[in-house]
Amino acid sequence: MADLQALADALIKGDRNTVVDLTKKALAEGVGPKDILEQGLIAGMNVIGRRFKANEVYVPEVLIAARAMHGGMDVLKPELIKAGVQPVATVVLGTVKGDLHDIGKNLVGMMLTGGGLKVVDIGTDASAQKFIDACKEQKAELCAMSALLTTTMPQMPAVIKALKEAGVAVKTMVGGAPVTQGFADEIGADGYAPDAASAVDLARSLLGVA
Ligand code: B12
Repeated sequence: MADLQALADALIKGDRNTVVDLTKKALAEGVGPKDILEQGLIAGMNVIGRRFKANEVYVPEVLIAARAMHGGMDVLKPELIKAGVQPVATVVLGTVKGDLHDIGKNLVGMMLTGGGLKVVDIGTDASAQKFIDACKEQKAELCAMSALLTTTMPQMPAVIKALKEAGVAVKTMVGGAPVTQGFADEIGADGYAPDAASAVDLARSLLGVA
């Protein structure tokens, strides 16, 4: 009998091989891909998110859990497509122009993927035009920007302004070590989160999904 709790536990431990095996086993036993995703993979990633927020685990554990999550997702993806399971929304994520820091952005991307969102990562040093093009092409609902330098923070309001001018109706969220709620309010971003786990809660609340 498929044990989705064991799958979640293996993900929390970052045990990629077991995650892959248990995902295959659950599918072979006829468990629906959506249940495996939600009650196994996402459930495990949520625990990692909560522990990361509480400083009970750190960046390496999150990266290892995310690698295990990717292992399970690779097995599930074709089945999810066949079953017509759609991600709840699409997020375009990038580090703003002039900024090459991507560790925090990547963590945010992994946690958002773990939270059931489709993440389109446009990389680092991303210009306003690159954000606009990606949001349009992907029909994104959310545009997420990361900045680690005080000198690149001003790119965030520039992207928000450019999105508005281009008539791209997306919610915007910002983050990165020097970014604060006050700054987000000042530049008219729809949301700010201090870490990757909170970014998932923020994204879901901005998108109005439970
Ligand atoms: C690693 C690092 C580098 C690496 C980056 C490698 C990489 N692939 O990312 C390298 C060596 C390339 C680098 C280069 C530089 N760096 Co540097 N770097 C760092 C360092 C040590 C760690 C950053 C990091 O990865 N933290 C870990 C992650 C997990 O945390 P995080 O990024 O904050 O992300 C979390 C949250 O902020 C949030 N988050 C992040 N993005 C987003 C986005 C959204 C939408 C949301 C909601 C949340 C969110 O969630 C994340 C996970 O919880 C910091 C110092 C520090 N301790 O922060 C300096 C630091 C950021 N760098 C600094 C500087 C000055 C530079 C350089 C200019 C140095 C130089 N003279 O060349 C260059 C700039 C290059 C460029 N153009 O970008 C300064 C910035 C000072 C400032 N206030 O502007 C810092 C603070 C170091 C310092 N004390 O001086 N750096």
